[in-house]
Amino acid sequence: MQPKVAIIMGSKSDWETMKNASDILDLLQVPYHVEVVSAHRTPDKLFSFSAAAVDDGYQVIIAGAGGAAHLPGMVASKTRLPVLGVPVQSKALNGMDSLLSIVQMPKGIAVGTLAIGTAGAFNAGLLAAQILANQDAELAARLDSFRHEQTETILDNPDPREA
Ligand code: RP5
Repeated sequence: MQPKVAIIMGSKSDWETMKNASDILDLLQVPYHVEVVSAHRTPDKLFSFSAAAVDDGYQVIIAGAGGAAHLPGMVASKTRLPVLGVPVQSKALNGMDSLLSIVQMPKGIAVGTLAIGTAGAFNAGLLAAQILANQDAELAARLDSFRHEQTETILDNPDPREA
């Protein structure tokens, strides 16, 4: 089945962060495609990937990048699909550079920006699933179960001294 979610990232070094998006999509049984697409090192690939994304059957694109993180904004400029941007935590500036590069989109081209690092990547996967669940009742039910189990896990063990 053609995946409706693409997870792209600027470098293989981003995978450690971005695999958190794939983890939650795996849990929710949402198929996805994963690929390195760099705004700076493979600009022509960035254009061709983004321009073909609708025809390729994608409905949501998750784009992670670090440092001068132009990938999500540039992808968004070439497709009308929703783009979820994940600021990868950089070594030099702890991801503040990534965050500001992604979040400060000029008016007219939208990128949904998530938190810096692993939580942002996980939530990007979660949000992608939530978007698809609007048209997929079985996925919506799996999302409801995920949330219910998350809540129950906390309520069942409220003592912070216990693991
Ligand atoms: C960005 O530069 C990538 O998204 C990555 O976060 C960062 C560093 O890339 P590498 O030098 O590790 O390949 O384009």
